[in-house]
Amino acid sequence: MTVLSDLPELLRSARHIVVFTGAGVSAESGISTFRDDLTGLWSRFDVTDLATPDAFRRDPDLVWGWYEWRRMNVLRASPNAGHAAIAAMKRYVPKLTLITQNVDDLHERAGSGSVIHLHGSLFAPRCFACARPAGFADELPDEPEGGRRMAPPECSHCGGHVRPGVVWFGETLPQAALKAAFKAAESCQVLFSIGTSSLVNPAAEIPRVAAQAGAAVVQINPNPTPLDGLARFNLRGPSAQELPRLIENTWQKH
Ligand code: BJW
Ligand code: ZN
Repeated sequence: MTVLSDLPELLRSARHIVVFTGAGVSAESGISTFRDDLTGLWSRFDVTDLATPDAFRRDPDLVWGWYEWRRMNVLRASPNAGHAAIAAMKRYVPKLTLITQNVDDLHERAGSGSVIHLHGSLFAPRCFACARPAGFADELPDEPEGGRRMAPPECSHCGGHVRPGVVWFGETLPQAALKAAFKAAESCQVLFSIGTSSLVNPAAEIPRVAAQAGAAVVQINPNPTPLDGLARFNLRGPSAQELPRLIENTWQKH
């Protein structure tokens, strides 16, 4: 039987650790998750109006304004102790690969240098028509609720609408990022799945691939997920509390 006290020793002996994160890791920075009942974005907004290519075609101002509001919230937020603990962990293990579904930049701002972004970034807009990288307008929304329409900037090359650089439903993930993520999952000894509901594919396959290849999956989440049965360790709490405690117990008391 695997008991929680085995975890520090397992982590200390690992040569390659993968850390796979979702919206929950940024929750304690004040960034909304998607599917949490009361606080998640999808409890207040309709995903089909906002996070699909068709939604942007139908109403680009609604979609652009909503993403600019989210970008503003991220700009005003700071990384939390969970982001910091992940950056610190990199110093203790021979190899650490950080894979995130998040479109914020809080891992980077906490000091994690190289981050695989599976679902793109709020900070990499591109043209909806010709896909060239594009810039932002100077103006940011100022009201708290995220309801204001904003016309997207025009592409300086073709005049098309600039779109957020995120991966919407029905779109393929960036192929190089996805390939690197699966390769890391296949070769690690431990995979952390932190703050993700494990419902969105293909990202949700990553911990499963790691487990199939023999890695121990460690889940950190205050709530149950479909990964519970597969995870060898389930740490049921917020990541900004669980991660610093784990790092301390594993590496800093020795
Ligand atoms: C804490 C905590 C704390 C709280 N500490 N933890 C039907 C229609 C359309 C598509 C599909 C369909 N059926 C299947 C699909 C495929 C679809 C999919 O998987 N859908 C399922 C949801 C059903 N996938 C796709 O479409 C993907 N593309 C694809 O498959 O391409 C191939 C293809 C091509 C053509 C046609 C069809 C297929 C793309 C998926 C892109 C996902 N995009 C989003 C939005 C990004 C942009 C944006 O930010 O707006 O990515 S959706 C959203 O979900 C976002 C996230 O990255 C992703 C995952 O969410 P995450 O991170 O897990 O957050 P939550 O909120 O779900 O969970 C938070 C967790 O944290 C919870 O468990 C909490 O308990 C926990 N938590 N506080 C630790 N303090
Ligand atoms: Zn263009």
